[in-house]
Amino acid sequence: MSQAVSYDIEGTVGVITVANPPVNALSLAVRKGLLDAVSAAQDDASEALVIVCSGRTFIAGADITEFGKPPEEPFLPDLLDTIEASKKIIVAAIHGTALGGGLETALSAHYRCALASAQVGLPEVKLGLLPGAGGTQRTPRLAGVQAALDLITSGNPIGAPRALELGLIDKIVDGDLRKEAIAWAHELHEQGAAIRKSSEQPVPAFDAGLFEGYRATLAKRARGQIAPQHIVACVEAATQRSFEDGLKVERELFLECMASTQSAAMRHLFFAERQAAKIDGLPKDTPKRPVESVGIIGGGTMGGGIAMSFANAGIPVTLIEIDDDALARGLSIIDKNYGASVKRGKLAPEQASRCRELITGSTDYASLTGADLIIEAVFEDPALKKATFARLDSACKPGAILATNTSYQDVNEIAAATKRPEDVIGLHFFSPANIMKLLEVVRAEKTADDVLATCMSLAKTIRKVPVMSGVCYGFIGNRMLQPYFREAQLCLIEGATPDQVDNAMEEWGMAMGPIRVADLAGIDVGYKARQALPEDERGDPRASRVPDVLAEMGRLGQKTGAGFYRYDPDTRKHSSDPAVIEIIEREAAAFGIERRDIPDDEIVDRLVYGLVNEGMRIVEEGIAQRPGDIDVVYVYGYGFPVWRGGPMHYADAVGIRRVYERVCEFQDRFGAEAWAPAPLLVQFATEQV
Ligand code: 3H9
Repeated sequence: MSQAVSYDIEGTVGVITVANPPVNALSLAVRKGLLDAVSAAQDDASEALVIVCSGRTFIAGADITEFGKPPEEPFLPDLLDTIEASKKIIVAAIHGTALGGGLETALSAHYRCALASAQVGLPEVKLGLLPGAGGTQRTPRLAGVQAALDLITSGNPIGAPRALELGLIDKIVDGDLRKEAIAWAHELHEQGAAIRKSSEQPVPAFDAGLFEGYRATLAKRARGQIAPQHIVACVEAATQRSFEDGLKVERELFLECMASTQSAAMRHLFFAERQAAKIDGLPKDTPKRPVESVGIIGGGTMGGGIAMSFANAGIPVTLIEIDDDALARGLSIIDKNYGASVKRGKLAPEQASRCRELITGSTDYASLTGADLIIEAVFEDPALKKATFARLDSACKPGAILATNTSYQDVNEIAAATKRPEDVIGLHFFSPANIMKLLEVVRAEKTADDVLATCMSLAKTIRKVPVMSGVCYGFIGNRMLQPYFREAQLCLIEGATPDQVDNAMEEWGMAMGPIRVADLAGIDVGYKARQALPEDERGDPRASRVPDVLAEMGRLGQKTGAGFYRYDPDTRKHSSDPAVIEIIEREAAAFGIERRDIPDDEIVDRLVYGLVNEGMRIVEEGIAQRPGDIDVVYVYGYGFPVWRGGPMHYADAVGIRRVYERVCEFQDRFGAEAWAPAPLLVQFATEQV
């Protein structure tokens, strides 16, 4: 046996215990330990066996840190064959999360019990993979084809009660899982229960048209991704071939996914997300301030969304607005949003009303005296923000955390409007704040360590993915948007159409093209931000001319029915507008630009390498702790394709040298200043020669 797996006989039942913290991943030691234990148990005095895990969870999957390294025997599919072939009954006892290879291990046992709180799932698709140890073959046999397709293509876990309904587990137990599982194994043996192999179960009847439906839906929902389509092929194979032949299909497609750049990108993000939650130099045991109630200043779309995020996590919120009308408007938007969540089946009605009850409104700052955290979400007006913080300083209790949701302003200056800058921090939510996962946590010069530690951990409580940013104009995400949007606009004026720019980026994988994003956000947002800057800080006039003209015409984007595109008032569907092409051509002529055909790959490279080059500066300046943090920001906040791993990972995958050379080419063609390669890009490229 190995240290990671122990084996004892308790009474008449052999108990195999996996102990590989933190999540009992199926490392080589665990696989070896399980194989040894199951093999040894075949000939000992035990009458039946139990597989159970110590610590916080059942096996949470294959060990992702081993991926990409030469595989070592025993391989998981072979181990699971051995488990299933055991001549003694094996019971899997599940608590915590049985995920991926963990659930596959449980499915190769003959019977499964779980605590009601347990969850099971096959999340491989989120790593660009498919279940590679029989999951695509055993799941449809137990749960049916449709449930299997849902479980495996979504990657989302389900609770034990649902797993019981589907037949993925056989029994929910209360109390001491280990004891209950041992008793059940003994009982099964006494009853002469069969050695029930999932692989021998017939696939229940299903609708033959199902597969084409999933293929079509996934082609849209998971555009560009290989794994979801391969999953459909594997489950289809389970319905058409023998178990052994189905396994062969699964193996071949699993290995293809494993070798893909997509899976490498998604595995990178898995670890980058966890790394981003860690602050270098901040001890793990930094004390945290309790946050049991939250105040939010501003009940607009952003403030309301933030309020919902906290209420959804069970934290009471007081929403402050300037007068009763504004407050009523804010609260009614929240009501509408909860109503929509119920309608879409995302929240049960009781759950929605429980959350809604946690949000109260007020027009008086005195209601904030008890709040542990106050988040300001007023208009992006520097004077207003500072005045708000001065008011908060007098209204809030000592030790309360004062946060600003500004998207680009100087948090040091905002903090200086108070007498307690150590309590001030930036919490930059993304709209819609109740849905978007990203939270930029902006550490100002004087932010106290415990304030930072509290906010990083609070982000997890409200189910956000936190990334720390230093203070600079736009922080990590919005700062990088500047070259991205600049290049999008330059491509327009130099010869592309809005459709061409957007389609090129969407086909490359962005959730939404940059011109459509501008229309969605409102063309006035950038316009006002530019107007607030001195003329020499407004950037390349060729890039801002067309949006300025549109803003001045009142074409502000989706909200006015027209911007770069026209929008159908009922469906919000966009269509291209010849009037905009005329404006672009006219403004190009005014700048003396001769419009030309721009290839799609030039559009993509200019926009994406614009992000990369700025990202390099952000890392070098210490605004982001590491390149992976930038990837997390872009994937969770800006619709960057997860399967490309974020801009910095993508640059690595392309080859830093190639990126550098293309940036130099753009510098020659389009402008020395805008395209000056970041020093860190130069350094990495030189090191790669
Ligand atoms: C698979 O199974 C393929 C098979 O089908 C076929 C094979 C042939 N491996 O998330 P947390 C680490 S693919 C290695 O913060 P939580 C994680 O990096 C796999 N390490 O905790 C972190 O380390 P650190 C399918 C892993 O409580 C620490 O554990 N399974 C793994 O918020 C704590 O993690 C999955 O995709 C792993 N599999 O959430 C499940 N998992 O402390 C992936 C975690 O150094 N895991 N670590 O930063 C999860 O979804 C969550 O970790 C879990 C716990 C829900 C389990």
